[in-house]
Amino acid sequence: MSKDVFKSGFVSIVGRPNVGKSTLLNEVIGQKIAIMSDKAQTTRNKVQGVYTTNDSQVVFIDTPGIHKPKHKLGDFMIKMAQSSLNEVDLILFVINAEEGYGAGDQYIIDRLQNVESPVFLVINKIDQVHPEQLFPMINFYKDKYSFAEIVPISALQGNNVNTLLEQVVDYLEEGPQYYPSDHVTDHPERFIVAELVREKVLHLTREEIPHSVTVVTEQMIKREGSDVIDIHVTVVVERSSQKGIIIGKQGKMLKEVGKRARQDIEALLGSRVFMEIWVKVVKDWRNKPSSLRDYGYRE
Ligand code: GDP
Ligand code: K
Ligand code: MG
Repeated sequence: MSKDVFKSGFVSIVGRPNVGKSTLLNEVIGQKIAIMSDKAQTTRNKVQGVYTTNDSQVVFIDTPGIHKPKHKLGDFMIKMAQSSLNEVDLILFVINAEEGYGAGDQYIIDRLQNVESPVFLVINKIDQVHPEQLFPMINFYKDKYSFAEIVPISALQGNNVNTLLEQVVDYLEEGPQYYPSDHVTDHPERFIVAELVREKVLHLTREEIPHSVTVVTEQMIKREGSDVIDIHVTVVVERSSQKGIIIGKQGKMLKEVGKRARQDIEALLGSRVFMEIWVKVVKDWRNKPSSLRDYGYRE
């Protein structure tokens, strides 16, 4: 391969919830642009991460997990994930080395049948299993689909992620540099700020709360004559009981959410942040097309 050929393309990351898609994207980009948690359906929008070297550029799309829809938000997430399969140059199908084959994997493999682009099987979380466990898994998956490559990695520890990147670039064709080299994501900072707050809520709450929450950044303004950025965000929940849980006893929970989010946001923005968080009840927001639009879940 001659050095003066510049290669580029779009790569979609698909897989069941919690297999580590967002973790992989963050590891590749070297920055926290997609939130991660152990709750399913953490990622709700297409998130793009751009990886650029001297002779290549890969635009990654971290899709919401593919699964059967239960409500309108679910419907929306699945449309995003499926439409992206046919628009990309390569697909990374990520599985969790710790988990057996399930209906969720079959559902995705069914959806890959009509895809013409190469599909890699990425076996993630290999830090959790004995290497010998990988061989039967690889053989099993080889029978299920004709994968272009099978690559075991640990997204969390960064093991083999560089090899994966090299292989991805190998499969891409000559193409333009779509984005400037310092461009790492298409998402506006406001969106990432809201996502980081939502991530903290997911980490600190249990049961019905995680799926009932959405977060909007209302305001993000640099304070005049100082390096402080004033940020106002609203946490939207479906019921007043949930509002109570998120605020917590004497505001303790909300304070903790704010403290943790502020640390990440300061790292992201490289400046000091003063943050105000409001909690608002919007009954049944997940089933209202107008509120879905307001909260950024657009097609
Ligand atoms: P997604 O739903 O597929 O985007 O999954 P996330 O990236 O949100 O990760 C789900 C959980 O798996 C998080 O708790 C991650 O820390 C964890 N995780 C991701 N990759 C790895 C890995 O390589 N090893 C281990 N042990 N955990 C991982
Ligand atoms: K997740
Ligand atoms: Mg995710």
